[in-house]
Amino acid sequence: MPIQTLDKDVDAAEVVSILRRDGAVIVKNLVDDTVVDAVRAELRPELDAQGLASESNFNGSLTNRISKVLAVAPSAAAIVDHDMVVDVANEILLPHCANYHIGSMTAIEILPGEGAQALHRDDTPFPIDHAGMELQIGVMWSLEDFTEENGGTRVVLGSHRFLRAWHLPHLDSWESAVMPKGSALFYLGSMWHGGGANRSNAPRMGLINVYSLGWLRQESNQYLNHPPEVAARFSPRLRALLGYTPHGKGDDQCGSYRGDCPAWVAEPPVPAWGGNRGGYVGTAEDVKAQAGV
Ligand SMILES: O=C(O)CCC(=O)C(=O)O
Repeated sequence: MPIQTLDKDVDAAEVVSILRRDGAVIVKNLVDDTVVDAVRAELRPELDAQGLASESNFNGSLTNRISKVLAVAPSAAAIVDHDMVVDVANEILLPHCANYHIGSMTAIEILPGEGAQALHRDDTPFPIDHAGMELQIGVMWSLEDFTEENGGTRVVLGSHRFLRAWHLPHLDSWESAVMPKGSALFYLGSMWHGGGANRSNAPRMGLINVYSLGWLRQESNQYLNHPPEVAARFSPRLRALLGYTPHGKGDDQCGSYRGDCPAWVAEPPVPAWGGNRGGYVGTAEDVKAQAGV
């Protein structure tokens, strides 16, 4: 069975329902080429300079990766903070936390000749299996057409139903995410997946963002990848997604600073979830001027 693929004007509720049923779903052409081309151009110098620094058995030796995505590619804000992503993440994660944040954000360029990445779950850093509670959702964006030949992400549909202590998936039962440039593959953190082998003669570039329950430690340190002066360039909602907001209130709060939100990100206040159209809002100076600091 191929991964179910929906058009971009679909309701978030339908995306959520298929995600819960299959563990993964594609929404086609969710951002247009202008955004994708800007992100690709901004990522290019850092991919070339640092992309192979995280080479490993798991990451591969012919795969460029970078984690400080927004620091080098501010246009990626439109993707990381996309309304459809927030609408879907609200449904999957908010039943289990007061707010959620980005656990990792990685631009991944699989070069020709790279082999397939090991299939894995994204939630393995956290030693909890709690029926009905997803710890994370992932969204892989195709920054060019994904095909089976160029290494489109492999997913094992239905594998989110496996208890990690008991089941391994059939390692030959995966499907490739075949999707045009600007599409999004949504998948649950408990679902087995991995990069494909690139048997084509061109690179395959994607941006994979994982959103996790707000009381979990972020897998990749967003405060170092996106320090305050970088985070200040983005919308309040995106700053909150980067982790610049506490989880919970009062005595139940985690991540507080001077008793509450870090002042420089709290003004203008972090809005109610779902209310903000997000995106790149200007330089640090613009943000400070708006906030009157
Ligand atoms: O590159 C891909 O398609 C998937 C990568 C992935 O799942 C990972 O690195 O954790």
